[in-house]
Amino acid sequence: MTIRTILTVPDPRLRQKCAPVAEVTDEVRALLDDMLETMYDAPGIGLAAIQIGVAKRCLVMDVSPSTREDGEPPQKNPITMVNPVITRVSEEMSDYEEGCLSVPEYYEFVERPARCTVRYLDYDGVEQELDCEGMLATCVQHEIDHLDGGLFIDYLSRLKRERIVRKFTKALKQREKA
Ligand code: GNR
Ligand code: NI
Repeated sequence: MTIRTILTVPDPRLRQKCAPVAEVTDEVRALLDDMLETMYDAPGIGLAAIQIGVAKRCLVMDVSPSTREDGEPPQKNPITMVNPVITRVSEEMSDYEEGCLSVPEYYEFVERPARCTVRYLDYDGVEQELDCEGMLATCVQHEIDHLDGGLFIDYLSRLKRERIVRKFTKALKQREKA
């Protein structure tokens, strides 16, 4: 397993539409393993393949608490999804403060359906359906947006979005000069 580099805005690859996976092979499982390792290392609660430069419809998540009050090692709950599709969303919406490993250190509230159902292929290539609520519902919608080139900043006003992208573009140019 390998910790991979996470792409950040304004990298144009983050705006790509990702291709469906034909079959969950060992190669796809190796990608999912790398994604999990990269996500835990970051640390983050989710990661889409395009964030490490792979334009495939794969995502990983773990929304379980990362620390425990009694100091015991926390339980890991990795979820991997291949070709995920949202099949149902609730009318009820919820507002969560979101962040993104591809837009580091920026947080803003986004409103999304409070619950959703997702159909996908699991690590073994078996079709599954999962009802999501709370943080998991927000996270899976955030990750599926990535598969179509979407970012959570797309839900903000144009002014806010352009301000963020400009800041990251400036920082990138500074780094390139150095
Ligand atoms: O680590 C992450 N935290 C997070 C918090 C609120 C809503 C969504 C997320 S996903 C994010 C990791 C990431 O960028 N996934 O694409
Ligand atoms: Ni993200």
